[in-house]
Amino acid sequence: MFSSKESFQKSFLKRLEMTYGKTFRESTSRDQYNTLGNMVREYISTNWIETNEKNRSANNKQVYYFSIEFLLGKLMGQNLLNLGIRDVVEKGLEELGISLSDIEESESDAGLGNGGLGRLAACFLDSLASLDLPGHGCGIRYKHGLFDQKIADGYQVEYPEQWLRHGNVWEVRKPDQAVDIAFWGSTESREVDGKLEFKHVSPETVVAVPYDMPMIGYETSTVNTLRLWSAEPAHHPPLNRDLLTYKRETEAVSEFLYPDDTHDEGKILRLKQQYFLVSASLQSIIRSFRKKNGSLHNFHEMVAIHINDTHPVLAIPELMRILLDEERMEWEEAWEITTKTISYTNHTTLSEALEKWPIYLFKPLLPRIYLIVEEINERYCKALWERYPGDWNRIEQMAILAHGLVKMAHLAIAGSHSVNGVAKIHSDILKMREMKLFYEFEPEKFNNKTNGIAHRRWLLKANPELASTITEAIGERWVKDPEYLIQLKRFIYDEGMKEKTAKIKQVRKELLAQKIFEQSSMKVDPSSIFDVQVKRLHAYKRQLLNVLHIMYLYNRIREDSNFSVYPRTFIFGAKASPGYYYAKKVIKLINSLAEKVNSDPKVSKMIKVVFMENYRVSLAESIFPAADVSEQISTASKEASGTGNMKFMMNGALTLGTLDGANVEILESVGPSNIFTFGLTAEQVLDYYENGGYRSTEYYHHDVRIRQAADQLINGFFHETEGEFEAIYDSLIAHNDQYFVLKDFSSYAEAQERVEQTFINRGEWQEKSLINIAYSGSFSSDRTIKEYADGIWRIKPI
Ligand code: B1H
Repeated sequence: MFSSKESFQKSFLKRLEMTYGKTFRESTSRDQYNTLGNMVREYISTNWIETNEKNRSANNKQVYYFSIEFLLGKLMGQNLLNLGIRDVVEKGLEELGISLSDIEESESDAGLGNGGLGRLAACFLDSLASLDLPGHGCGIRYKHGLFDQKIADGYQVEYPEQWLRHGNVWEVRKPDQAVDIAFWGSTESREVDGKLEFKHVSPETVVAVPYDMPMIGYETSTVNTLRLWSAEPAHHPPLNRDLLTYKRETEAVSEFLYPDDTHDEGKILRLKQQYFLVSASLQSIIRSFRKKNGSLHNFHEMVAIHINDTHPVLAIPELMRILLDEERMEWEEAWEITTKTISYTNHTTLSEALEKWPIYLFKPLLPRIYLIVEEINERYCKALWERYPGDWNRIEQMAILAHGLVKMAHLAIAGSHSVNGVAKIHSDILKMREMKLFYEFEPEKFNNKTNGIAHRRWLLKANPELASTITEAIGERWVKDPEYLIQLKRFIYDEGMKEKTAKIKQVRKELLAQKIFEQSSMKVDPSSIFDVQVKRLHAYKRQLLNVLHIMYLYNRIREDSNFSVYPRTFIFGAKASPGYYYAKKVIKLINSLAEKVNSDPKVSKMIKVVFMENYRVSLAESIFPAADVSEQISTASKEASGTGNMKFMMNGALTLGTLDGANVEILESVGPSNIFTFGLTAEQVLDYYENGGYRSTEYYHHDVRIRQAADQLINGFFHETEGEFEAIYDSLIAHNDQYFVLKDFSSYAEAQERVEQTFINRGEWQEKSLINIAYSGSFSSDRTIKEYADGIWRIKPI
């Protein structure tokens, strides 16, 4: 059906008419989208079945990636590209007068994630399938993904996201594979042959129904599975319960994605979601494992389970429960299988993101799981006692249960064979500081796996013009083997190449300028420097540093008629967690500043400020290719890795960044002359936290640029309601600037001047840009996934 343009057109039209009972002329672009999606799904169905068959029959170990978030974005374009049928489809549709990009546009983003953590999971699925590795995702089919953001009067307003409103062509509901998840109730035990047996009595059941989505590899027959679970009420609802309440409460489990990035939301519903995900996934993995193997004694040799942060950490006690209560194994054997099966990635050292559940919430909701956690804790503390006799203090700090709390990270470390951070510096901080005691106890568990991104989405698909220019120069090998991009180094001084890539960037900037105009009727100059900061809004990411610097430029331009800067467009995109007061104020501040800057004739000739609404995967795909400058300015030690930094680099933007997360490795790759670094080092920041010695008011008093901008937050400069930005001002002054914004200001401003000087020298900039692209291959998630596959999961290609 995709073998030629003609055969595609024929099947497409026939199917469109059959499905919708309309003629082609009457069909909407959504009808056309669904028709195409169904064709693609049918086209890959043989490969999907075959991949599953191979996995079942061959004795090949499988990995399951457990994640509370999968930020997939749109799938049509990538699927067509991976299947190698994009051109046929595009041309076939074109002749019918339909543009493929319109059809792609009509797809909703699958926004089942907050930011980097969820997007990483999606990139990993792309790489797993493209490398023919037997790896599958397990997640939750949230009815509503991350909220849609609108900006009203400069403020963020949230709307429920509705990605399923028009259905989802990529999913297949599998009601026959549903499993029951037990909450509440109590446990009973009795002794059988000298052994305690546990029973979970009168639980409340939620039914988990799987929806499978194909994860299609690039130019390969491998089609892996992302299994998303949806919560439904049981057919026989509990007696003595109001039916409607029961229905509402069960469905609530998979209703919403929690919109908190790196912030712990201690709500019972969230804990329910976490157990729902792991219990459903484990039950289904074990059901098919039993069918094939009978017993579970070699489970860990055939199955690897990876937990993406601590959110799915209940996989550890849940697997123990199945092995102990259903399989009747001895504790020791069950524990060995569990720890050998499970591996864990930490994604942040921010203390506010460390999950700790009060026992009084945990125990009644998951009574049997709690008993198992208690025993894991007891045995763990005993082992610690044997190793550190008498060192109560250490044992207390490392315990899984302490001070009325279940410490999820401690459970994750104790119950898995591998613990990794997501960039070198982050893994070092885990070993040397955050998880020091655990590292001393079991150093062999700890390792690093620097994050990566799906280069086939973020370069091949998002920037097709750049991709084909690269292919023309070095051949297409880089698509399957991204480190081959290094061959571009031969073209750094090639004038033709420099010109071509500069032209491509220019075109993408013009397209983005158009989008900005459509969104906000604002005209930006595509020949200005596009200086971009897109990521979640968080104090540690320091959008405020960027803002204060723009305020300084504004003041300087207004006051000093000899002062001028090269034209620049500062572009922001960010969602704030709805309950995060400070973050929402920063969004308002960016918009108030945009208003000030853009409406001032003298200033707006040189600089403009744009806040792009509703930042999400599909918008990101039009932003990265259009960026000149990549703002990666988190307080050193705070950003575990960052992955936007890699997407910018791969699209030829130059990084302006602190020595934080993967910026450090970007610096190591491209060398100091091809990146703009500034600010405190992680070491210095951590020393300040430990020993004190920073006083933000000194910087306020001694730097007029800072004082003027800071004062403008509270002196009516913005003409906003009184006190509008007081919290931001207070964060800097009264609360002593926990993220060193003022401390790093001057070094940031200098780095910005270096950016400008370099940009003015167009040829030099273009060379640096090419160097960044050339070295970006090692930041592909193909590299990352190979490291996980070899070093942690021990899995081999199908
Ligand atoms: C990252 C999170 C996160 N780290 C809690 N931690 C969440 C924590 O809903 N929650 O409760 C959601 C997300 N996300 C990010 O992970 C890091 O900040 C980035 O630096 C990193 O690149 C990314 C992927 O490793």
